[in-house]
Amino acid sequence: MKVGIIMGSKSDWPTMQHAADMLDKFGVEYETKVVSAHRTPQLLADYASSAAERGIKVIIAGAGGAAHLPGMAAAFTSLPVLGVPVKSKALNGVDSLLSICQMPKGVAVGTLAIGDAGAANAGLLAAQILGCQQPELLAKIDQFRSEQTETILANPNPAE
Ligand code: RP5
Repeated sequence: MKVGIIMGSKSDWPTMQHAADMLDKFGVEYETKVVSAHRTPQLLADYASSAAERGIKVIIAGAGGAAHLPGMAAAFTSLPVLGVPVKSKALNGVDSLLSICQMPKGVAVGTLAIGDAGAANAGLLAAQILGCQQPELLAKIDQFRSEQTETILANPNPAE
């Protein structure tokens, strides 16, 4: 497994599935697991501290509300951790965003956008990180971006 996708609750899956879909697109292996910072703290410690020795290269962590999962995962591993703020019911994910991005100096979490776009981009960014060591993966990402550009250029009229 190259990427570990973890999330605070099963209810985060409809969002986090977009990260998995993006990795599927590029043929990147991943595992998915519910790991909660506050409901299963020991599992989080075990998961993050053993991730590198299990072959994980990047962790994507999604959580909503008081979203300490990405920061706590980063505290237990020096692998790159990408945080996805899940859209919360009460504050639309602004709470999740601020919880994840405001890491104090010394422990880094890369924070993506709130919700589906952030999850998809976390998958994309994880693939790009892995692509630094795998030219064929980087070529697939270049191809994806070219297709995206071509689709827009081929359909410039917004009313059509
Ligand atoms: C967080 O609390 C989870 O990441 C989720 O976004 C949020 C709500 O969880 P549930 O009450 O739906 O399980 O820990």
